[in-house]
Amino acid sequence: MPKRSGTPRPDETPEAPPTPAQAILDLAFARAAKVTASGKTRLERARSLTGRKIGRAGGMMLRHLAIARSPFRETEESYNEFMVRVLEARLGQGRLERSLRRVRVAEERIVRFRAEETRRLSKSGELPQIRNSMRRFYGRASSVIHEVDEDLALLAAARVMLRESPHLEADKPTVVVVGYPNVGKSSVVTELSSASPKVAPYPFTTLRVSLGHAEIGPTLHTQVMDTPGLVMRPDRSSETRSGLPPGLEYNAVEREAVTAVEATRGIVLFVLDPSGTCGWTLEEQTRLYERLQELYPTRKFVVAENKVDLLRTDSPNLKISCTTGEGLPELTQALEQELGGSPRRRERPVMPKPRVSKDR
Ligand SMILES: Nc1nc2c(ncn2[C@@H]2O[C@H](COP(=O)(O)OP(=O)(O)OP(=O)(O)O)[C@@H](O)[C@H]2O)c(=O)[nH]1
Ligand SMILES: [Mg+2]
Repeated sequence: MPKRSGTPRPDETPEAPPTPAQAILDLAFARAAKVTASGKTRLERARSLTGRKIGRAGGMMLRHLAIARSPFRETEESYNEFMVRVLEARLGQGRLERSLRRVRVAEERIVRFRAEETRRLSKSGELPQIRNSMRRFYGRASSVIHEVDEDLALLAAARVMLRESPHLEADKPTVVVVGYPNVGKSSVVTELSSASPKVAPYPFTTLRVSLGHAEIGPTLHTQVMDTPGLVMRPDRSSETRSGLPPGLEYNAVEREAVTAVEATRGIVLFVLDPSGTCGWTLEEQTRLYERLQELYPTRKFVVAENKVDLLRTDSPNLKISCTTGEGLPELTQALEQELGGSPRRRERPVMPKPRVSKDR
């Protein structure tokens, strides 16, 4: 007979995976079903069996609820301030905290139910009472766990994000590469650091922050963070969601970049593309730069005009090309100076006048 593959036949409906709550309950009940009874009389055996089932099922539920919360304990190294901010930006303000709180309360309730039924059980003198204890515990614990199903799903998603996100070390110098989409941020990160983020000729190639390491600065260990493109939109600050700086509007991808700027405290390397091949004008890009400077007045900014092989302006900004390599040593030097020295005097950004390069 041919072997049956795991793929369902066309006439079969594939089974939906259990929800996080159901998965915990299935496991807890399956483990509880394996316990054995002891005792001389029928009553003693029934009491011991029920007591052990309640103990085993409750223990499994508590263990798995605690596992769901475990990556977010404050002592976890990977769960530092940066990740808290990134997760908040992705999941929604306060959502993670809320889910952690709700799961903790669920654990407390299960502990209480288990103690109550164990106490009742020791006083039960009849089989129906003993059976009721088990039914009651299973029923109450199941509804408590089902109530936190969405929280468990959110914690599971957050756990994956935590695992896949860059491990930023708070005490190491950081350069955050920011700018409009498609200006060459990921190309700059590739040139400066060990990272090789995806580079492509269309906007929003980068959707999540990522981290590379570079030998720049006094400690020769600098973290270089790539971010998704950020677009300056009309100021409708009253409509921005709470917790975000006013004056910019973000979608989920752009919010990731803003979080990177806010949560890293590093130098901001602002990449401009005067050639316009990114799809946005230099005026638009400069407005974003000015806005970021207003929002984060204490931060150090380094500005680099990329794609100088396509267009060279006569501004005094650093000029680089990731294609030819021009200006990259000077950029590294400028970053090195900022990483080792005191903040530069805050200057008004220079608005370069686009001019087609003569040496093209
Ligand atoms: N001619 C030229 N093209 C460049 C230069 N730097 C990057 N590019 C090209 O510009 C396009 C965008 O580069 P990316 O590095 O992906 O840009 P990005 O800013 O990270 O884009 P998003 O992740 O979408 O925000 C790619 O086709 C690159 O090859 C450069 O110095 N000169
Ligand atoms: Mg990119």
